[in-house]
This record gives sequence, C-alpha cells and structure tokens, in this order.
Amino acid sequence: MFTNELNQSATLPHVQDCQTKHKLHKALRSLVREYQELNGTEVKKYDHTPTPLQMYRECISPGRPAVITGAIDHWYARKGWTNEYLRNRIGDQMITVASTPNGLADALTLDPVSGKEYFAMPYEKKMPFNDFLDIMLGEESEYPHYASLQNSSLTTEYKSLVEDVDPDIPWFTEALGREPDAINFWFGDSRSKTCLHKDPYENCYAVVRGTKTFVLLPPIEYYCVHESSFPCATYVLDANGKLKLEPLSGTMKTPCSPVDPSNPDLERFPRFRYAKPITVTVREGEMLYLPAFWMHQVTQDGEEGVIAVNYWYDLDYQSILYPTVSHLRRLVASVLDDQEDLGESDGED
Ligand SMILES: O=C(O)CCC(=O)C(=O)O
Repeated sequence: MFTNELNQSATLPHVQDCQTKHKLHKALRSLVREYQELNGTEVKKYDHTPTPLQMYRECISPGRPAVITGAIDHWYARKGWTNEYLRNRIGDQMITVASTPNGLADALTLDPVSGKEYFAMPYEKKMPFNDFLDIMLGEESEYPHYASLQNSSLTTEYKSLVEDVDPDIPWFTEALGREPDAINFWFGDSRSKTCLHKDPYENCYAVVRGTKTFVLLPPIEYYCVHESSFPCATYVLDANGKLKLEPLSGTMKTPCSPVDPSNPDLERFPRFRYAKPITVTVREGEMLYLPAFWMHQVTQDGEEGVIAVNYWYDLDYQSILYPTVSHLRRLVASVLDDQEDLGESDGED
C-alpha cells in the first residue's frame, strides 16, 4: 500500500517536474565542471604580436582570452594622445557622455523612489570634449561621466582621431577572415564601471591610457549568473537637475545578470559558486582578446582618466557557439528558473 502510494506520487506532474529539474541542474553543473577541468583559468600572454595562425589555433578556435603586449606600440595614439593634443584636435567637438548617479550604466538598479528594480540605462548628454576632459582631469562633477558610446564611436564622433590608430588589427583580421564591424573609443575614470554582460562580437580591446580590469566568465558558465528579465528605465534630469529613473513605457523587458562577480552575493545567487571568474588586468599598451559571448565586468583606474579603443568583429554565426549559447540561455531561463522566454534578441545584453 505504502509502496503503491510512493509509486503514484512519483508520477504526479509536480514531482516529475522537480526530478527533471534536479537532473538538469546536475547535468549543467557537470558541463561547467568539465569545461573548467579541461581549460583551467589560464589567460594566454603574448609578449609580441602573434601570427594569424597562432591566434586562430590558440585563442579564436578554442575561444580563450589572451593579453598581447606590443600590438599597438606603433600607433601614434600610444604616445601622441596627450591632453594637449586631444584638446587641439577635438576640444571643441561635441561628444556623447553617459552619466548615472552610481557610475553603473546598463545595470540592474533599485529605484529609491518606487522601490522597484530596473535595467537602468544612463542619462546621455552632449558636451564639448574640453569640458569632459576637465572632469577626467579632476574638475568636480556631481555624477560620474563616461564617454562610452558604442556605435563605432571612433569612426563617427571621434573621426579626427581615426588616423592615430590602425583601421583594423591586421593579424586578427587575417586570422578571422573579415574586417571589424565597429571601432569604439572609451574614455572614463574609476567612478564608472561596466556591469557583467556579454556581446556577440570577437573583441580586440586596446588600452591607450591607464589600466582596465576585466572579470571574465566563459559562456559555459552562463548557468552560474542567474540571468533574468527586468523592466527598463532611463536616467533623466528632474526639475532640480538631479538624475532620476524614468521607467520606459510598454512591457519590454531586458535580460541581464544581477550578479556582481567581484563581490557575489552567494545567498541570493547560489549558482555563482560554481563559476570560476578570471580577473585580468590590461595595462597601458596592452591588448585583450575577449572571445565572443564571454561575460565581462570592467573597472578602470588612471590618474588622468582611462582611454581605450576596441575593435568588434562579427562572430562566426555558423559555428556551434551561437546556437549553443542561445539554447543554454533558454534552457536555464524557461526550464530551471520558470521565467518568461528571454526572447530571441542576442544583442548587447
Ligand atoms: O571598457 C568598458 O568599460 C567596457 C568594455 C566592454 O564592455 C566591451 O568592450 O565590450
């Protein structure tokens, strides 16, 4: 009788559901562990520019990050981008600057007014480059400022500086067989931080001034980052010139990971304990190769601000990476976390 009851309960849908979920959790943890055992947490270091074949075999094909020294030594920008030069060249030009009260753009943020959590986008304003540079050099400003526009900003807003760097990373272009899609110019200081996210691009990220620290997680550790969908809001100025969050109308939600990988709250995000975050410091003159879909958080440090230029190359959509990552996201979100579909958008989220 007792055995029969047990057998019956085992066939009840909610019990089956729990068992399936338990098996899935176990399987996903094995996947993460196996990848970690095979790859470790090593980041390759090159003290010279690698050949295209070396780059392809050792980094692009296995999807492993690398730090390369000496790749941008020949750029005029390396020594030539002094404050004086930048003022002469682009000082009067209007540039787009992102601002948030806490220095975190595109981040999960608790709105103190409504008590709700939003995916918060920064307040974007235009200002002359000279005024922005004054802030980077220490002039007081109420909020952090970050020149971090990502629509190939170097070739649009900063096109007077284009000649000071290479139009592509030649050995990387040859390894991949295509030209970069976008070249971005970044200028910020330690008050601004980029939260954990991933991009559908192969990324060659060169630091021209200061230091950037990346916390990296491979796409397989996607299981660990508790991605979820949140309503969106944008920072706007209120009547007193203070930043406040304004929810976006409509029902659109944006997926994002709420975990801070440098200081994870393991009670709220227990799956993060299976992750093995890799911290990489990229110094002036160095370049980071960041493979597509690797999750990354970025902080920066430098006395006169931190300048970087990065090249985004489209990933190879025919490789197994894209459908695998999409599948992993859907599996974790819809089956394990009982969430709505995260959507097909695999953009810069
Ligand atoms: O430098 C930063 O703050 C962010 C860089 C980044 O997220 C990227 O290059 O994809």
